Amino acid sequence: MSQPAPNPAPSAISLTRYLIEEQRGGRISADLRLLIEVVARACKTISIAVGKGALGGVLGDAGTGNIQGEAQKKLDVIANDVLLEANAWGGHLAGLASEEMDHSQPISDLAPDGSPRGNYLLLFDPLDGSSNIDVNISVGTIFSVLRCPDGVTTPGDEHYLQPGTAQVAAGYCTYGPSTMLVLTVGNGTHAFTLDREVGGFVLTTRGMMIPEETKEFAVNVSNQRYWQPPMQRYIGDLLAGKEGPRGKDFNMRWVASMVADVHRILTRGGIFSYPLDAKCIDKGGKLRLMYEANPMSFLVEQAGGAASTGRARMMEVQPHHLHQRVPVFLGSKREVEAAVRYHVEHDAAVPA
Ligand code: AHM
Ligand code: MG
Repeated sequence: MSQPAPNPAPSAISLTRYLIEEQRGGRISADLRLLIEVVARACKTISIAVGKGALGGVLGDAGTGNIQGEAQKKLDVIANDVLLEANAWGGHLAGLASEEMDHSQPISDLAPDGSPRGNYLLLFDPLDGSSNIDVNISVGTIFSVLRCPDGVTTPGDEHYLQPGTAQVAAGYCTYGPSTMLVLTVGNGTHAFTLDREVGGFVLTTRGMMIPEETKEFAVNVSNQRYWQPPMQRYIGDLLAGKEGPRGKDFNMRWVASMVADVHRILTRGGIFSYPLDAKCIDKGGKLRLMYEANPMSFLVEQAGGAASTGRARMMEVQPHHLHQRVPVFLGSKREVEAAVRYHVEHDAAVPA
């Protein structure tokens, strides 16, 4: 029988050590280091709740809805509360915003009286893909960090409306067979695995790199009849395989948990897309710019990939609403460029 894998060597690089090295290198501030440590600690707590599953009585609906009109799972609410509580008193935030809350919250409304206030804004999707919880499929927490504009002491929703290029950090934690934190502070994308016995995150992949080319795509094909012409043509050409214009066979994977799909793409390449379709056209798309698309785009670009709405670089989109939705194409650079080409060609052929 094979031996169990040994615990990480004492020289293994912990998340704390990685962050201290980034701070010493002048790439992050002490407050940003603290912020990321606090988010990571909250993710460990969420990981424990997710891992208990039915034994913890945490599965099923909460019986409430969020601002998006979506039914909340008990774990959506638990994960949101864990992140709020963890970040309230550290003194590193000016405010936070969540996919599950109607409006952003200035830290002065959350922290105990007299607590210091920091200069960062934290945005998160506490438990993305939560429709997968009850069937024991990977879910995750996604987060994005912005600077609070100068001179603003009590930030409102409008102060969060900064393009993705303004992010100072972004990441996700995936609660799968292992719990992993994937992080960027603008100096590459790195993966940390939770050592459950020790209770800490350990650096397991430094500098994730997405292959430029791929033969794998991720999309919910059941929406095909609602797609717009450029998307119809693009996926049609992928499905045509070797005999089609792309000249190669493609494979398809769709977990329906963005964190799990993006983690696969960061690990072995691929393209993830949630395009505009007739069902979500009024909302502008399905996925949220501030809580999902921007942080994932930052991680993907830092790993050598690309991220687009199909018509513009994702991180250059100027947000006009905290809960704004967008079409998403991200992953292997050449394949994202190909998807964009289908949109450009379509737009050029259609009279304005
Ligand atoms: P959520 O934030 O309400 O969980 O929705 C986002 C999720 C993504 O994780 C995933 O890519 C997508 O919705 C799945 O959509 P679909 O159910 O259409 O397959
Ligand atoms: Mg989500």
